[in-house]
Amino acid sequence: MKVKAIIFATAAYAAMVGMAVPEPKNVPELMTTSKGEKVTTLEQWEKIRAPELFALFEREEYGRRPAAANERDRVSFDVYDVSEALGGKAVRKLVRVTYKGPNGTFSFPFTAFIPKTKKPVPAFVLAANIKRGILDEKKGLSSVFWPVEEIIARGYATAAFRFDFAAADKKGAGFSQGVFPAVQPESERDNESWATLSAWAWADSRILDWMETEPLIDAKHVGVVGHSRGGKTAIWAGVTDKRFAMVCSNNSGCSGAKLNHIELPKSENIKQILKNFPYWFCKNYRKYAGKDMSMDFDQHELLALIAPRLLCVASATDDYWAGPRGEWWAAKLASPAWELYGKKGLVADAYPEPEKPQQEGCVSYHLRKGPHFLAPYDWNRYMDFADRHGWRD
Ligand code: GTR
Repeated sequence: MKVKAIIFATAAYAAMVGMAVPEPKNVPELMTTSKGEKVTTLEQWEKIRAPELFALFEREEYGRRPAAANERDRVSFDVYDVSEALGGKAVRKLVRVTYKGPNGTFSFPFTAFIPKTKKPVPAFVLAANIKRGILDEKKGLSSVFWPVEEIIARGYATAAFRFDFAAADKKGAGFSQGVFPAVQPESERDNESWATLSAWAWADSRILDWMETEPLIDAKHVGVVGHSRGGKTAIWAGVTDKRFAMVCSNNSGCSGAKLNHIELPKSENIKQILKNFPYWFCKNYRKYAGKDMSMDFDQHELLALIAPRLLCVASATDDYWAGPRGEWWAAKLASPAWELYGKKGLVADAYPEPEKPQQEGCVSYHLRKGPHFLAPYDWNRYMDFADRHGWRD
């Protein structure tokens, strides 16, 4: 082959590879405040940058939850059924949460499984967003999506609720259903008001409230897990409630763990998510439709608010819609927040091969082979990570 032809072939190959490996572009700087100051100390992070980022995500994306929604003394529990489960390996508790809000009362049920144990165990809370076959309110059915048997066998407790019991997952359902009207009348809502993802995250926190009352659960070691829209929920639950010691974002994609400032044409963008699911977000978010690559904040800055706690971001190879590479990048670009605490974030220089988890630091990333789903493989990586950080010691 002539030299020219070789150069041409190499360039063509590089271009091809370049196209196949998109890189983030013009990513908003995590460690620069809105006033343009560089953040180099933990004090600056905790006093200035983290609070301003939290306020920004509340105002512009997920909405602000009225303070009354978070008041612990408005919440009570009724454990209305206790029985042996899994051939005597666990106790199953059916619990009803009642919230007495300033504008009404709301309640929802959840199911918990606790291994038969003498010492308190760590736990995982799941917002169960797959309706059929996952969770029967009375029977507390296990499934591959929520592999209770494996979770119990590894020494963890777990609780799940049907997320749509907390607020409907339906365009046009409005905000006079679910937990919303107990907190405030719909007429008081504005462009910054909390929306459905925040209501589901609220329910995650109420289960954690209960776990704090349950002597067999070690409430200092509770992870919040969610898949897809549930993953977006888990992230917001972890950001709004610092009692969650671990956040597991499973295939959460657009407006979850996926970075927006990266061109992934097969992956969902903000315009698309807002067209189908406007009610997940506050109204202000609508101004970002079509601005994925030019907006002045991005999801890595949300993930950074989980520091110094544990964060797991998981993708699946065939899940183009969620944008696995964008999820990896957000985890990577969030990592400087952990470094301010003297910890390591995601320890990895490159996007991994499938099923080669990157779990060395306080941010874990794994890429499962297969489609968009929450599989036992994912659960086991979350439990590996918790084990690694001494949750069962
Ligand atoms: C899709 C949505 C995604 C993701 C997914 C899911 O239709 O576009 O953002 O949340 O649903 O929850 O399964």
